[in-house]
Amino acid sequence: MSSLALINELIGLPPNASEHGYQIDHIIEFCHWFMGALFLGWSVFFIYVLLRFRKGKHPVADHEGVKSGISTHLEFAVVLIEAVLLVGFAIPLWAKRVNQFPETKDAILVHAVGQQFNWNFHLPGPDGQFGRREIALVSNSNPLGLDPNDPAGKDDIVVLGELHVPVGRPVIIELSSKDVIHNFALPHMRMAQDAIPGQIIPMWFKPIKTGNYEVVCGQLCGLGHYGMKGMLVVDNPEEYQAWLKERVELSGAQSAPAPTDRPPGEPPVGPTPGTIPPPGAPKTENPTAQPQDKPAAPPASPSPSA
Ligand SMILES: [Cu+2]
Repeated sequence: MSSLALINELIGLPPNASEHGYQIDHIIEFCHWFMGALFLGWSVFFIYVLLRFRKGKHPVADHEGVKSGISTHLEFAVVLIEAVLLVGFAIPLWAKRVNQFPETKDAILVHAVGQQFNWNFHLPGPDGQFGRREIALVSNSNPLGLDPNDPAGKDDIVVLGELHVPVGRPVIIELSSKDVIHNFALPHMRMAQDAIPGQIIPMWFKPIKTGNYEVVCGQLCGLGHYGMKGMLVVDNPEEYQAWLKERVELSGAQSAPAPTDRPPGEPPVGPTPGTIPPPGAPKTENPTAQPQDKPAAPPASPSPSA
């Protein structure tokens, strides 16, 4: 880390643990130095003006004002730098996050469902298919409302609060909420995305360092908001497989034969993320999944009337 980047540490940014995070860090870093320079410049100018135009020296106001064009040029330079930051860096970076999802064949696909005041994670299990969820079926023992009659949901894994992902592979999280608007924020991954009832919103990142990272709720969502935390555990591949196996065993499912192009125990490729139609719309067929006439993951969130 260069000494210029110390400003990120100074403002309390935790160390980055995702592949794209350093780009965001550079922008944050540059913005802070730029704002620092502006602050310094304006402060000096302010003090200069206070002294230069003090009442003792100028008892009568001058109604003509400044004649030189320097201030105009300075203002223009500031606008130009800000425009370059926004159009040249921030927007392309954001567009890459929301438009360029990774190939599904290598990605881990997880559903995250916010509720007051916890994060639920839903994994498809060995068959690679997310079971149907129905808000009317939600209970204390079935926090996501998984349909017990849906065969695709029999092997599904539901975990509360703690999600494991393998290091070095893209993770796609499809977000939704059971009640109010939450925000799935991963400060170490430089990611945050609102979870909105009635919508499924995908987000993705690629963890590059193993470790335990906090998941926090980034929207004030009620009295218990402060305690709405979870844990993202980035494992090495073996630990991840062991965790998956353990979760499959805990949920009492029979392991289906694993597809050859994925590590053992891992679900096959799911639906293409980022192309999820709004709730109620017909789902696109997954070209690589086993031929079944069941549609892919259903909308998970309650309708406003529910
Ligand atoms: Cu929340």
